[in-house]
Amino acid sequence: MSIAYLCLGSNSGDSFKLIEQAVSFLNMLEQTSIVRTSALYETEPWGVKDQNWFLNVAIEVKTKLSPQDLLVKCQNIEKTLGRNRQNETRWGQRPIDIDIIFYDSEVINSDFLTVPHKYMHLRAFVLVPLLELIPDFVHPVLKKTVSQLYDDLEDVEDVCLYGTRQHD
Ligand code: A4P
Ligand code: MG
Repeated sequence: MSIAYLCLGSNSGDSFKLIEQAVSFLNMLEQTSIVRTSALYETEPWGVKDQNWFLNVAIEVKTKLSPQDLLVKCQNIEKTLGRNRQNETRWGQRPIDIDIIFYDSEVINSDFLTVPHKYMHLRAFVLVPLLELIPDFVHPVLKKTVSQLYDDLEDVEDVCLYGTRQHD
């Protein structure tokens, strides 16, 4: 049994419902179960600024699937929920995105999969939800804890608990 951390994100369509549906599909995956989830956050777009805010959540799963099989299952859930990568630009708007952030302390660098996720340490929308779950977990490459990575962030996009965002 392995422990993996996923980050779910959505900024087009009914994001609340899409996240909810993605979570229930994850719960139905064979050989996988959800252990804990973070709170839900409204987050300022990272990377490409000129797009809707996102909803993000981090999820801890227990799984017997390999990292590669877990990725394929996550991509199938994305497809089921209407994601079509052909319509997308890098870091642009998407109905649902499921990224594998950590898989135990494994380090994977293939064409298909990079774990830990290659931008996770630069993203408050990943680190803030993860802080709730595993503040002391050590990034196996950077050798820093999640809370150290958060403290090291230079550009911090806004991350608000769902429902607490001040609209201007
Ligand atoms: N892939 C590789 N590693 C992983 C992993 N650890 N988890 C796959 C999941 N998928 C992984 O990656 C292309 C292929 O590698 C995909 O099939 C991917 O699923 P790429 O070409 O390196 O693409 P990318 O650079 O990761 O860009 P992508 O997928 O467009 O965007 P991201 O990185 O997922 O970010 N702002 C906020 N506030 N909240 C968000 O959720 N999301 C994004 C999208 C941008 N800004 C955001 C948010
Ligand atoms: Mg992705």
